[in-house]
Amino acid sequence: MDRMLSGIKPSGKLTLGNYIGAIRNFVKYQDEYELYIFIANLHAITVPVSKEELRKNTKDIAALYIACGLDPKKVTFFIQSDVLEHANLSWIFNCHTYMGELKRMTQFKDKSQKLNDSSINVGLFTYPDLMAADILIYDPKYIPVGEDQKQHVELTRDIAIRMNNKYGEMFTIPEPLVASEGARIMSLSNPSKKMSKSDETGDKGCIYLLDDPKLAAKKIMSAVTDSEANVKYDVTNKPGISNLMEIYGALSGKTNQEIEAEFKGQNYGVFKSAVADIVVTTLTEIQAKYKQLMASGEINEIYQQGAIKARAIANQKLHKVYRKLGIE
Ligand code: ATP
Ligand code: LTN
Repeated sequence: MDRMLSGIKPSGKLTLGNYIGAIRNFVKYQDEYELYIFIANLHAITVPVSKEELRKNTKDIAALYIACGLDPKKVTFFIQSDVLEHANLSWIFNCHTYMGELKRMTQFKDKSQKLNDSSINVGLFTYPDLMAADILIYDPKYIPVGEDQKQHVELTRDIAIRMNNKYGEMFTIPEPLVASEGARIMSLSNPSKKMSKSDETGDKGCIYLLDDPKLAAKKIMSAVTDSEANVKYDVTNKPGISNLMEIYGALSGKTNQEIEAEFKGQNYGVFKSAVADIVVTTLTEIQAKYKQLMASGEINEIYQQGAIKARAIANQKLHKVYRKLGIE
């Protein structure tokens, strides 16, 4: 089985975008790959987050991964900070990445644009080097990510190739795996922007996996659309409707053509109700499992066992790199 690895940072509450763009795909992959899934808590502190929030988000993601259908018998789960080697390797990468490369990263540009120079922390800038370390330390072949993270995985490849050329083979070159549909779920209140868990423009555009399903339905019903009454996939001219079609399609398994046929001649209210219904069903199922898991207390043990397994691999790789560079 080929190895696959991915992670999500606990920088906020998990959203429907995270589910459709990331976790839902992990669930599909767990039978076909040797899957490593972690919580990138060291990445979360690149943006402001209180300690209470960080702990709560981390715990929630730990349970939500499993509540969304990932099976601890098949998947190795761990928390990034439990494997100290990631941060060690990221320092090595800091010394092998160029300012120009990091300055080109879209995520850095987006996030730093909102801030002034004295409030952009260096971690936000070197974020991709820690991400490269998360990946390369395990020699995975595939990295399932949403569209927005593809650039980081491409930089990771460049780093791996550069290090292999300079010091001799040490890393597998990973490939990003971006699912064709649902890779970019947009905000319901501003469909030109990604639905994002750390979005400070408020909650209206964002459905959280732990939202009260009734509230989630309300958010869908008030999603921004256009003035026509024609359910048709057209991202340029009808971004709001196209986004709702992405959501509906991802959760129902229907294609855009099938959705267009299903709602032909119907007004947007009818279509939105159908989207709301399927979102409510999805959230209700996930939340029932989440509650069970939180009550059972088995999460800690799952993540501790996962960290032991991950650490063994990461430690070997770090020492290999140290030897190649003459650090050991
Ligand atoms: P942040 O707002 O803190 O940047 P985020 O909500 O964008 O966070 P990430 O932790 O960056 O989420 O992403 C976790 C995974 O979910 C990634 O693979 C990312 O591509 C995917 N993802 C995040 N938001 C969306 C979205 N709106 N649509 C599809 N996939 C998404
Ligand atoms: N940057 C990613 C989270 C992340 C990640 C990783 C994903 C950190 N390290 C390694 C895949 C592999 C994000 O924001 N989604």
